[in-house]
Order: sequence, then C-alpha cells, then structure tokens
Amino acid sequence: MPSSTEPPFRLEGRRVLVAGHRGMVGTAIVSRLESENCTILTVPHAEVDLRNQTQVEDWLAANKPEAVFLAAGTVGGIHANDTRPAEFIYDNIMMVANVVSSVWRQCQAKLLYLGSSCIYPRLAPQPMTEEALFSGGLEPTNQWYALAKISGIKLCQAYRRQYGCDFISAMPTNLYGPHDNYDLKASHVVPALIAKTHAARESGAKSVEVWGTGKPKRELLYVEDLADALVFLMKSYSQEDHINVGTGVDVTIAELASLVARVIGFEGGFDFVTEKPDGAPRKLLDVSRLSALGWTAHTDLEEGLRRAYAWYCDNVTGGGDASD
Ligand code: GFB
Repeated sequence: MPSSTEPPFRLEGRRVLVAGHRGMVGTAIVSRLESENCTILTVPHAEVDLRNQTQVEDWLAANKPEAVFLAAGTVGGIHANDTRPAEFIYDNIMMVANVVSSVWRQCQAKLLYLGSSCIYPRLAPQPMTEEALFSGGLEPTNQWYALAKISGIKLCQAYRRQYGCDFISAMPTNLYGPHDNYDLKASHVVPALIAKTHAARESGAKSVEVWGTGKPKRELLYVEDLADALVFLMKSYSQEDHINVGTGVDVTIAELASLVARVIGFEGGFDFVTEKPDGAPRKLLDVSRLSALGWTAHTDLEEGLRRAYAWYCDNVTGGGDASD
C-alpha cells in the first residue's frame, strides 16, 4: 500500500525532462515546474522520435535528466481511438518501452509515467479503485490505447522489481483545459462541445450535435490540477502501485453539454446523435489513495470550463470574447 512516509524526492536544482511538452498535459507540467527551481528539459521533435529507440537512447545519454515526466503519447477522443487503433497501440507501446528502458540504461532518473482511466474494465464497479485493473474486459472503442497504457504500468513495475528503478505511474481521469485539441475528428468531448457550441452561438443555430445518448458519465479534471498532482507525486510517492488522479465527481454528457452552453451563453437545444458511440457508460475514479497522501483537486468544473473557453477564444477562434 502507498504510504506518505517516503523520503521526499527533491526537484530543486535538478534536470527535469518533460517528454510530450507540446501536448496539453506536457504544457501544463512545464508551466507548473517553473516554480520548482529546476532545469526543465524538453525533447526537440525534429531531433527525437520517441518511437525510435536509438534516438531516445542517444538523447538521454547526452542530456542525463534526473527526473522524467513521461506525458508523451498518441491521444484522442472516442472517434480517434476507435478509427486509428494501430497508431494508438503501436505509438504508445513504443514510446513507453523506449523511454523506460533507455532511462534505466542511460541515466537512472526517477520516472513518472502517465496512463489513463480507460485501463479499467468497461463495467468496473464505480468508483474504480486501483485494484479494479484486470478484473474484467476493456471498453472496445479504446482497448488498443488501454492495452498500451497497461503495458506502460507493467513496464514501470517490472523495471522497479528487477532493476530497482524509481518508476511510478499515475492514472488520470478525462482531462480538459488550455492547449486542448480542438480538431473534431480527434478531440475529446469538452473541446468538441466548446467548439460546436461556440460555432452554434455565432451562427445563430438552434441546436448543437452531441454524440451518443448523452447518458454516459464522465469525470473531468482540469489539466493544471493534474500537473500539480503529478509534481506532488514525483516529490512524495515511490511505490510500485499506480495511483488514480481525479476529482471524485462526474456528470452525464447531457449535463456537461448544458454546462458548456451556460458558460458560452448558448440558449438553443441539443441533438443527440445516437449513431455515434457512447463508449464506457461510466468511469469515475476512486481517489482515496491520492487523498490519503495529501492531494485533492481544487478547480470546480464550471470554473475550469470558463478558463478552457477563454483559452479557446484567445487561441483558436482568433480572439473572441469569452465573456459574451
Ligand atoms: O471524451 P470522449 O471522446 O472520450 O467522449 P471517452 C466522451 C463521451 O462524450 C462519449 C460523448 O460518450 C462521446 O460519445 N460525446 C458527445 C462526444 N459529443 C461528443 C463530441 O462531439 N466529441 C467527442 N469526442 N465525444 C476516451 C478514450 O474515451 O477518453 C481514450 O477513447 C481516453 O482512450 C480518453 O481514455 C480519456 O471518455 O469515451
């Protein structure tokens, strides 16, 4: 069982690599690390493809980080997972296998690996504890990604057991926030609803299309809260068990659509497109382990959506007014 009595791991003065620094999570980690007095390292994309073992090995040998946040990955929402299974399984397995084995060989850094709540069975009892892993079958729309993420957890555990590496894993729930992906073919539900609802308000449309029945429930964590939790875990946690990171609260997709409409000021209705998949009926994380260690999320969903929408207006629509 995790304990809060681990000697703290110092970030101050250390060389800290954020792999995946251009993504939503990596960007938030880099920004959170700015107050830690460490040297932040990022891997130039043009130079290193994390799926290429030689490039990863050479870069780590030359740069020798002392801590690694592994936030890189091929990620996306339900449609991308369902239609690009080869990329989701291959890219994610290769990245974690290369980084884990090369960190062990080249620099022996402490490593924090990021998984996803889709590792748990589709029908796991809710809220899902860390022990629910392997207790049932996976959600078909994202089984490829889930298998890659489970492999990552197991790689970290195997290197810890066999070689004594200080590798830990965090399993975040569904995320949203600044620097999210707004491409509707690849996006998760929050950016999709923000983009579609904003467009509907601008064009005067009467309704917004919402995929599925609106009945599935999702737990949504603001990405800056996640980054704070990851820095907390890097400093204070060193055990083989993976740790859930979430809010402990979820909403239906229909409720989420209404909340996004309120934030954006859209007064029309919703068309539920039931030909599109619902995915998992519910995936609420049990966050009692993380709470017992001393961390809880603090950004309320409506406040987080307001900040995400403000970022969208400033960066994607070419500068609109988020407070209309
Ligand atoms: O966020 P999302 O794509 O991912 O979808 P998952 C969540 C729910 O929102 C599903 C519904 O029930 C979707 O059908 N939804 C409604 C929409 N309208 C939309 C829309 O316009 N776009 C999208 N994308 N969804 C992903 C996994 O599952 O979650 C990944 O596929 C990963 O592997 C990620 O685990 C966190 O929660 O269903």
